[in-house]
Amino acid sequence: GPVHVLTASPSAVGPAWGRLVEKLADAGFTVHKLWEQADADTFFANDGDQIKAVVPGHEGVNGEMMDRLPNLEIIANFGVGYDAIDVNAAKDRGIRVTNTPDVLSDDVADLALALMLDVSRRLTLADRYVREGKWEEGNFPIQRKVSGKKVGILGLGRIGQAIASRASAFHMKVAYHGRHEKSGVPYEYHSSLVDLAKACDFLVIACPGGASTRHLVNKEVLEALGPKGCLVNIARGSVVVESELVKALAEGRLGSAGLDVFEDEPRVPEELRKMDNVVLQPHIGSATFETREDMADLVVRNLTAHFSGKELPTPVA
Ligand code: 8YV
Repeated sequence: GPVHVLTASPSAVGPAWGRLVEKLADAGFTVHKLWEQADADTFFANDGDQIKAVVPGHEGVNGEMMDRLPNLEIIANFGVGYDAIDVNAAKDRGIRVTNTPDVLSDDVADLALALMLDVSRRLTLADRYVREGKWEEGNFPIQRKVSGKKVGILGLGRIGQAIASRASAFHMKVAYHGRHEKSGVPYEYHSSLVDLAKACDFLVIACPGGASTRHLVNKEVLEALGPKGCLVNIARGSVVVESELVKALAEGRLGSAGLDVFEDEPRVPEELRKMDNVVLQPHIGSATFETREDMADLVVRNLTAHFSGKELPTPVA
């Protein structure tokens, strides 16, 4: 019979979900939509044992949910970041986990550059200025240059490298920090994140979320970035101590920020929403039609491979 797949909250991924559900159905899977269930507990009790696969978004899957799905074989994450999936709990239960790397790197890197440009050239603010009729009253204030500046990247993985090559095209100097120096990359390595923050104009977070990177960007790092520095985060809110970020911006110890991700999404601190030196985005790094199609295809390829006994295209290490 058909393999039953449970898809989770649509709010986490937006309009691509319809296509994902279609693609799963086209591939022969029977799709259950968790958000359409009147009562999740009743669903788990009545149908939990049918489910062999889960496709979560960034709301993830914990051990408790795995236990309510006793025949679960695979969690195919719709996204590259799988910090919300308890991978150890999955491993203990013999459940495979896959993600969607590479296909979204371009989009996320594009957004990182867009945030650097928007914060510095104040595009969002200038747009509001024109719309509100303020141009007729006087010229928009002078801005800050992007080309030629120095960008520090926290996490030079696939997305970090895509950001680095774009920044290079803007004639920016690129440096990075990560646990290890990478061989064969032309960028300056800093073994200390504080030193990297001190040395650069923009600090861009491009590392995975989860316990190993939690609160890496703390008060000291923000202070090192300084009153002219700009923090860009397209990774996970958990990497930053958000309360310290808010304070540093409010007190002028940090210059500006461009943020696509937050500690408690979709809630964004009220203070941030009032700041003109901050550009805020609703976690849309990979949210293009093209990329969401590719992500959905990769989810389906992983599931199809698993249920036909083939090697998984993109298993999580
Ligand atoms: C998605 C993401 O919005 O890939 C990731 O890690 O954060 C985004 O691409 C998310 O995973 C979908 O829920």
